[in-house]
Amino acid sequence: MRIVVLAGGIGGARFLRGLKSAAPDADITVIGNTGDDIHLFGLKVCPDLDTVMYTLGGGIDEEQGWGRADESFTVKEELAAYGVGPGWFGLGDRDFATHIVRTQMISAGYPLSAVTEALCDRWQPGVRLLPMSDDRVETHVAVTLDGEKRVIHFQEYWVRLRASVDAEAVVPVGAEQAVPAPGVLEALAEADVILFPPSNPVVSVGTILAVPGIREAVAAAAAPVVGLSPIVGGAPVRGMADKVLAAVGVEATAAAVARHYGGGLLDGWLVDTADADAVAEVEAAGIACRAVPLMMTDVEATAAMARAALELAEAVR
Ligand code: FO1
Repeated sequence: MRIVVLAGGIGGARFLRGLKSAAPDADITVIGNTGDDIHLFGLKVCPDLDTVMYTLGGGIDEEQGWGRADESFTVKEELAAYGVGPGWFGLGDRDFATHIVRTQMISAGYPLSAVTEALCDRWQPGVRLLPMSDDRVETHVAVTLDGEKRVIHFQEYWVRLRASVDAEAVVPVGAEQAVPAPGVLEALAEADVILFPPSNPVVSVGTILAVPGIREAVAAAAAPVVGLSPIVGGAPVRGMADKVLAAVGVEATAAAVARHYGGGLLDGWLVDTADADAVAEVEAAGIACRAVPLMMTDVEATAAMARAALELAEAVR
């Protein structure tokens, strides 16, 4: 079975670990969000691609959900000693090697998709990891700081500000000019199932869908499209999805996110048992809906969610 997953960072990566356990014989292609990418110290950092690669490859810092396990920060400390910032983004020594290899290969002319394939040769994530595009897309957030309107990089909003101020707009800069990476449209066309994991619907799945051609390919795909709500009981399970949902005028509820994706895209939607009362509302939007436990407390719980998503896909096929 060919499964395609549009994945962001931590939530997407954790879901993929459960999906691999639930469907060990499936061919899984991950279309990874690159809107979180940031250029620091002359290096290209791809947080969501790295989180998927490290999580499935066994190198992730489990508690954080990002960065490497057994990390040290000597290079970061030395940079700070030179007064070279920013200091708010925690790049570890082991992680730096990934960004050095990536930047070196890009400087040599390799596209991001080829670089990602090369990095995955080491990590063997057990899925095919494709960036959504080889073109540069970087999400920026419009905010008001000290009475002044500013547009800042998503990572500054997310990590330095901890999303403590309202996001007035979320802009995937470069998305209009971006082209889907090689293999992305083909994977969607050939998929047996397409899944939207519990990733951020605005800055992760939303950014992937903002690359011209990808939303259309998902909508046109023969495969059933099933999503899992990242919102449980009116709040995001992790991260600050509610902040960016507000920026696009979407209420932080399981049903509102389903309607945000729309019946034109989604065939099925899983909500947590805490949101069982949302099932009728989602079904009224033309999207088949079931309430199952959606807390990814461990691989087995996540595998059960993945099985429920695959079962719903068969039910709507
Ligand atoms: N998230 C944080 O909350 N604090 C950090 O210092 C931080 C550093 C970091 C370094 C590399 C990397 O790949 C991810 C990192 N993240 C950090 C997570 C990152 O902001 C998020 O994983 C995604 O951008 C959102 O999914």
